[in-house]
Amino acid sequence: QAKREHTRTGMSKDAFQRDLLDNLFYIQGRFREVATPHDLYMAAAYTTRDRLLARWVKSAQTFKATHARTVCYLSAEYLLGPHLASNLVNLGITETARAAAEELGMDMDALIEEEEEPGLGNGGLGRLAACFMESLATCQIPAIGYGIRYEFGIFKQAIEDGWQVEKGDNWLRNGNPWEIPRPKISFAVGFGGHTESYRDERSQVRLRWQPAFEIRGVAYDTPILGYGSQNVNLLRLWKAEASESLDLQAFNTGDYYGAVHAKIEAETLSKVLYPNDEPEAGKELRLKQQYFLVSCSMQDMIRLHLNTVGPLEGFADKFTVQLNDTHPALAVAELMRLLLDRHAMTWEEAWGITHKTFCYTNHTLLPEALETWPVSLFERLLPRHLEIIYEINRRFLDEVRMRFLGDEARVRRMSLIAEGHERRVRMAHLAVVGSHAVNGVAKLHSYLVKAMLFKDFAELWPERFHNVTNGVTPRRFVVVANPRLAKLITETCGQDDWIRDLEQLRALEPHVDDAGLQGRWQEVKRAAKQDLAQWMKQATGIELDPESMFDVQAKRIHEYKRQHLKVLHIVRCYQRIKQGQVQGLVPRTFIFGGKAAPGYFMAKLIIKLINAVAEVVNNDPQVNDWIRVAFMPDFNVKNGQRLYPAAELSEQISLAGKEASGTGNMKFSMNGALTIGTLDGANIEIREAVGPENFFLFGLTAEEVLQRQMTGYRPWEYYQNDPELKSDLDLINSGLFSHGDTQLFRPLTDNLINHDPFMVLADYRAYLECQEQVDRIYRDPERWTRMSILNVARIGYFSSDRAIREYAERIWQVGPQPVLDTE
Ligand code: 26Q
Repeated sequence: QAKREHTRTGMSKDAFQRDLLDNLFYIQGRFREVATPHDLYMAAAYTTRDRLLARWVKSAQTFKATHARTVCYLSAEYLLGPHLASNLVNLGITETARAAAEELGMDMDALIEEEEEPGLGNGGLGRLAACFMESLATCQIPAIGYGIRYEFGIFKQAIEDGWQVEKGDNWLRNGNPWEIPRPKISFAVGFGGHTESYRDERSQVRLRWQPAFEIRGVAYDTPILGYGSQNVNLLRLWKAEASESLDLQAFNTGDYYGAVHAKIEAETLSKVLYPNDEPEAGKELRLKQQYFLVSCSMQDMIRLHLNTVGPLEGFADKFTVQLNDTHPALAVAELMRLLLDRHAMTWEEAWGITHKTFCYTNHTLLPEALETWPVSLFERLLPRHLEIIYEINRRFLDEVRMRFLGDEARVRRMSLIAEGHERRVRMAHLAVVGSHAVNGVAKLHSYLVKAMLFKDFAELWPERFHNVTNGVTPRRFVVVANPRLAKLITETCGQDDWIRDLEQLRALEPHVDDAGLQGRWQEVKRAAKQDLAQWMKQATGIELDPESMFDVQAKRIHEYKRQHLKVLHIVRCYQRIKQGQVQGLVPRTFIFGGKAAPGYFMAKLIIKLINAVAEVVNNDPQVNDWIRVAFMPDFNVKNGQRLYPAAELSEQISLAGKEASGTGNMKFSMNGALTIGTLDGANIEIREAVGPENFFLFGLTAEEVLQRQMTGYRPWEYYQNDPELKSDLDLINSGLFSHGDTQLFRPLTDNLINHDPFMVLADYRAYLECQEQVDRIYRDPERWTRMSILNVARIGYFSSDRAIREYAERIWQVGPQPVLDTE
């Protein structure tokens, strides 16, 4: 009989096994013989959660007792990925749980497969928030992540007839064992109405907001565990519900239908994640979502402060709030409102606190991706916030005028309000003015943020601007995704400390020429390629050849990321093979993954083009021994974990100056892929870290891009002067890939030839030449493997632990608060 080790939280195999069966019975109401794989997954999830909660309680007690300074991460998106496997790794019980399950005749990998991931984000920004939450706990920094509990996350992508089709992501359908509802932690959020002045008890004239209606936000908490630490942090997501007062009113007036309708209306607020990674004009519901997130979160922080510390003067010492892009920038105005209107502070007191509280991370330079909202919408939805923003702006512009006498052009450029045909609030300006630290997400990006995007602000407040290069968590993206590689690294290094201190991967470097290691390294990659081939076969019917080079581009589909440049390369390979020019060519499998925003026509056409080329290439026996093309449907965190380990070549080919950082580049490299890339985003730093000789570089620099744009870029000259380029584009228009339809891809090719805003044609030739270099080196497996090992050995800097330590020291001024492993 198992020793009755702490009921529900014992860490031994026997305890895990006993609790698994208990949970299967008491939570799922099932017993072993009739349990479905999903029942078993749920039981395993609850058994794991019980062990998390034991630690969570200790963390909460520690933070309360020590009055720890707390980081509040505010993000409209968290792209978490499946919890089970990663929580087992971070609890250090992967093998224990596996053995416990096995004895019961269950396959842990099959249970892990059952989990449907919470896709509460679009891409890089949401995934970064998830990596940061995990690293905050690993680095023992007390933190709360605040977000929205979308009922529908990012759509599921199906491919039908080569086109993207969106399917709803009803991820809560079967219940969510990882969250704990907190019905008592809930706040009212107002909308609309008007502001009015009144006299307070000291006869002071004050302002207050009388909203037209209110919605309630209810907290749902998910514990986030660190690796190799006892610390557990909190991800608190808000769900929108109808407020009781509104219910009552409507029922009392006998308007039953109206009351129910209002309830449904209120709940639409957190119903669905906007699937665009750019703002869309005038989407009122999106602004409501942002304010809902911000208001619940700031009210919660104030509640916590009053409960633990007391009066709010010290608010900025207790909390530091990181704004993940401008999506939560309204928090600046909301905190001002709460301090002014609810807590009766003066403007100077409130502003002092607000400004000390916030920090802002910018994730884009693209002008179309910068958020602005019509003043008219603010007037209607958030009249009090508009007044506050006007007052912030008035005082701010006074400061600008003092510093730069007579420079009214500068004042107009810097204003929080863009004047024009329609006046708009500039959210990025609100975020910069309301924060004491602003950062970009890679060196080049942070430089461009200072030199271009916020040049005027950097002249006024140079000390405010920082760089923190992004990172990713090696727990999920190596240990969970690629256990074979993790094992090989641990054996080679003689210990597994690298998992919490990624710089220790350098211990691989002395072994780089070891033939034994090289052989095992190749075997690990080979096995991952086989796994992916097997998955791809059952998911798409496409057969991949694990003998060929796996060349992968996986990320959101965007013109600036230039998936169509990759397609031109494939078309060139196709034509060369057809013409018998195969000398030096290496067999390759081109794999794409990524979602297009549902309203982004050009991105959807690129998906269709990839699949159209795939159909021709894969079915032509003259060609398909050399190259094949596969589009992995529904690229998400779970599917990414299948892709990164199998990739040999990582495509990071955005136009220089456009990709703020990229984080997929880091995930691929950590798994031993070599990168072909431009001098963009974090590629530049990855290349420096792994050594330029271990990186395939091509393309214009950001500076050259700017120069070309100034002197006039004429893509048709490339089309006219490069016969291979012309013939590739012409082949796409010939109808060969579109069952004779010569018009289908016209919007794409016409755009390239006549406008080409992302300079695909300018970089085409350099890209092809660089790909020939890739082939040359791939033909020397020993050399390739050596480069692959060096990539991994030198990638330690790109751990999100390092990024979090930089934020902690340079931006947040917080230190670790270890939670002790006490009884
Ligand atoms: C804004 C307003 C209205 C609707 C949607 C949005 C919106 C939503 C998502 C705007 C942008 C996003 C996502 C942006 C994003 O993922 N940016 C990426 O952030 C990564 C992490 O820093 C970087 O690595 C990438 O370079 C950057 O593109």
